[in-house]
Amino acid sequence: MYLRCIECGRRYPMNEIRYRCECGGLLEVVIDTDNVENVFDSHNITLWKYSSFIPVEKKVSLFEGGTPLYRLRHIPEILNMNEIYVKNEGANPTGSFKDRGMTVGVSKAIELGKRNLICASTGNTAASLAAYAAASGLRCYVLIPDGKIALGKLAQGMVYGAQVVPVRGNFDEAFKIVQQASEELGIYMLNSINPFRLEGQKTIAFEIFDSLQIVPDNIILPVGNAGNISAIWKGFRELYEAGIIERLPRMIGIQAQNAAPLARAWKEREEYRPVKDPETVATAIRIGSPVNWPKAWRAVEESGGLFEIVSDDEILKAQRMLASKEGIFVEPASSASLAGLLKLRENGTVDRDEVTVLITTGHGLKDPNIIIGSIELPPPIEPSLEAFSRIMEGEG
Ligand code: AN7
Repeated sequence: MYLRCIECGRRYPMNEIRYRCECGGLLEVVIDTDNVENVFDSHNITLWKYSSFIPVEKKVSLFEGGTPLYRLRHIPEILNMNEIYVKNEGANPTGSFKDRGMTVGVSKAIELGKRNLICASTGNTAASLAAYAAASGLRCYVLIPDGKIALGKLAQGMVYGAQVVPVRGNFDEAFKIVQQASEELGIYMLNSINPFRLEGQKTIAFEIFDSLQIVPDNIILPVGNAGNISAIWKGFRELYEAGIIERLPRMIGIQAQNAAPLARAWKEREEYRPVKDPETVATAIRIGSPVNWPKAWRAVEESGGLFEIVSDDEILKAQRMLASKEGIFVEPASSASLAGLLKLRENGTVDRDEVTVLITTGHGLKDPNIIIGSIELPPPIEPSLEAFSRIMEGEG
């Protein structure tokens, strides 16, 4: 392989730093096509790879799943740990893990002949349902808490053509309307109380095992309506029951300080009680009455796991850390998992040698305002090299 001028054909070695040919022509890389590998076998990797575990036939897919599992490079040293992985669900088609649930849930709706779909949402479920409804040519209504959803998610719902209905109230109040509408108006509901949603989301467990070829010690993830933690646990249990794996991970659910009904009950050994006015910067998990709490509680109990609480401040610090140390930009709800691990390392709950997987549930660009609102953009410079040199000198 070498660099070649598109005008005069002159060649340069690959490691010469050069942007143009001596004659001024543009350069291109010439690949040795006699030695490439024919990998063009029409195989796309999606979660439908595991269709024998999925109780629905694929009717609509936007190529969800197959998300990257990163081994972290710099944060393990800060935490004095060996192996930390991030399963980055922001890499799904609409930017969150919800797509796994929707490809299955909306396929079920199509199978049932439903034409009208509905959900309440803190944003990501709405964006995802809107996309899958559009792809299937179905109508969908998404009820969102007015003023409390991240900008990117709102934009997605609108552009995919959903009937976006802002509700003067929080997620829990919007969800009540949705439950009534699905019972009384015959609209098919795609919140995670719909068990078929979780059948898609459980494939996160399959992919983690598929990538690592071992079962990690800990799975750490944010908990809102508590569907995902229940789904991932179900996935690992099924692998165990099928004799594919021989041990199970601990499920660790993280909630935000003022939206922590499950974590509070767990830590204080009290009975579960909903929170009336949940509040957190992580609007995705601003939920006071998680509908799947009994499933989530069992997942944590059976797996020997736990629930933990983190503050908004810890969430935002972890978001910065993951982006600036690892190059992974996630939304605040997602960085709750790293914030949780930081806390559990500090109090000795997680040991140095435990293999830990953090689930980052949504892309950072979902909620750009969180970042833009907290930084000051540097003033512009004059368009000259001189002005730029002063910037480099200033950084010394
Ligand atoms: C980024 O979109 O509930 O515990 O309505 O968007 O399964 O609810 C979103 C939840 C974590 C919590 N991370 O998952 C909705 C919604 C992100 C999320 C969660 C959500 P669950």
